[in-house]
This record gives sequence, C-alpha cells and structure tokens, in this order.
Amino acid sequence: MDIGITLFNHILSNQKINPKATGAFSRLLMAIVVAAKMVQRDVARAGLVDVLGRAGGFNVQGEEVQKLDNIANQVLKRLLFSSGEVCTLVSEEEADLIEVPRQYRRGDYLIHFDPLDGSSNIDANVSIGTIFSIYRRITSPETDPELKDVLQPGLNQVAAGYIIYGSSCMLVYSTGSGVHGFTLDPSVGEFILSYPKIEIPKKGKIYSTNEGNSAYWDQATRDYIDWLKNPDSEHSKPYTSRYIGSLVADFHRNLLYGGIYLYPADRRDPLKPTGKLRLMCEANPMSFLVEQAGGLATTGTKRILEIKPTEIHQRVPLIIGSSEDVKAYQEFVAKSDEKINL
Ligand code: AHM
Ligand code: MG
Repeated sequence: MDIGITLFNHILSNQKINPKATGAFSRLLMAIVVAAKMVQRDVARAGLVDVLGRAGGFNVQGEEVQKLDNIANQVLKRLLFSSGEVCTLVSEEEADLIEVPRQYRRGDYLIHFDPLDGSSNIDANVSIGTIFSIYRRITSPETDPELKDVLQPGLNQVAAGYIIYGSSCMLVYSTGSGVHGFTLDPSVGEFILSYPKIEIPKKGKIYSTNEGNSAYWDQATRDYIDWLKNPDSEHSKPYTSRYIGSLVADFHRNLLYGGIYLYPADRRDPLKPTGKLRLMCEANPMSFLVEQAGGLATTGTKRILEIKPTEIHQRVPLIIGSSEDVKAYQEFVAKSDEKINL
C-alpha cells in the first residue's frame, strides 16, 4: 500500500485523470473535508459537558449551548455555500430545500446530507457520523433549482460518503470507482489513505438490527433473523449480533468485516410501514458505497438505488451489506405470502 497519500492528493489526482474536469467537483469535496475536520473538533469536545455545558443548557459563561447536530448542520452549510459549487442543499435537520444565499456563487451540484447521524448517542461517547450524497442538477443552470433536481434516484449520485467520529476520525467516499477510506492524523490535520479500494466480504458473520422492534416486523424478516441464530456450520451460523444504533458505525464495521444491517419496515404505525431511515440522506449514499464495494442494498423487494423518490424526507426499509447475506434475506421475502408495502 502507498503510504502517505493525503485525501487532498487523492481528490486532485482523480481530477487530473478526467480531461473534462473543471475543478468544481474537487472544490466541493475539499469543502466537505474541511467541514469534517471542524465537526470532528466539536464532537471531540462534546465530552467536556461539565466544562462547556450540556447541549440545550447553558455553559459557564451563561451562553446557550447549541446541540451538536445544529452546529454540524451550520458548519456544513457554511463550507458548502463558500465552495461556490452548490445550487441547493437538503439537510436531515431542515424541512425544506436550503437556498444558497445571494452572496455566494451558485454551482451545478446539490447535496443531501445528514449532519450528525446517530446523535442520540453523543452523551454516551458512542461513534457518530456525517453522511453525504452528491448529485449534479438536471435543470438548466440559469434557473432556480427545482424539486426534480433533488428527487433523483440514487443511481444518479456522482459521489457519496461518510465521516465517522470514532476512536479515530475517518472519511470514506466513492466517486463511482471504488470505495476509499482515509484516517485523520490529528497531529498534522490531514486525512491519510488507510483503506484503499475497500471490498466488503461476500458473506459475513454479523447481523445488526434493532431486535427490540421485531414484534412489528413482517414475518419474513423475523424468520430470517431466527434462521441466522440457528446453529448450522455449513452456513457459519449462528451469526453474531452487533448493533450500535448509529448507522455510520454499524455500516462501517460491516463494510470492513462483512455482515448485514437491517432497518426493516415495521408496523408500529400501520399507516407508515416504511422503516425509519431516510432514502435521500441515509439509504442512498450507503447503498452507493456498498455497491461500489461489491455488496447489495435493498428494501427486501427493490434495489434501493433504483427507487424514484417522491419526497425529500422519504423513509425506506434498508437491508444492506454482504451480497450473499442480502440475497439470503431476499429469498426469505420472496418465499413469503405476506404482502408488506415496501
Ligand atoms: P438520526 O438520523 O435521527 O440519528 O436517526 C438515525 C439512526 C441511525 O443512525 C440508526 O441506525 C438508527 O437511527 C437507530 O434507530 P433505533 O434507535 O430505532 O434502533
Ligand atoms: Mg440520521
């Protein structure tokens, strides 16, 4: 492995091999990299609650302490606007499309992002992350961006990635030619290539799901999870259960070790049997990455990347991971007579 390739160099060398590249896309990625370092700095200080004050409360100077997801949202917006390369943004934290303020140049790209995924874990010092998904606009650059620009299927993503704030800070991304992971060296403030061309094992031994919800799942999902727990050496079962409750962290572990992550539809609210995770800022970017790494992502019946979105905050069931594990799940769904609206 080459040692010492910085993320900055990686982005620039990809730009150089594309004769049509203008540098716009590289500027956009660099803005995300700087935002990642800023959010990492703030996340690392989150443990100092007694000194700085708990989010939502007041610090020792009597100033209101902002919630970290809010801070991360503001940081990303500021850096992305300043890049001059975005025409609109969609954040998990905001209900509507985010307009680019007049003082900034407007570019051809739009980004869906979850500024701080798994943020309910912050106080317990559990890994959390930022997820991003980049598209090129499809309407004329002369006009204001429209809903159809932000409601493109995941297959149209030009890049996607995440930053994980864990025992180290890593940025993992793909522009459609493999998945690459970089680790932040805090002593020099640079992301260094640590996992080039990540390939998810074809089959894992880990399943990750919130089994507390199993009473609300469809029968096929319950049967599949029971099957994983039945000892059977031919299929390397029983599987190990690992669930952090932070999508970025659960996904990252499974990407490296192999396995399957499931957030299926549940029937707690019969009017919304659509799971919890958001298509645009969670399921699509993770599905783009997993496919680039040789894995699969499905609702159970549909490939995630082919879903035609209808709303910016649409939720979908997400079953994602090693190809053989996801295929085994799909077989359980295919055999089932139960019709669940996926
Ligand atoms: P968030 O975006 O509000 O943080 O919610 C998404 C998170 C994912 O990170 C995680 O996989 C899931 O919600 C956990 O949900 P649950 O607590 O229902 O298991
Ligand atoms: Mg989230």
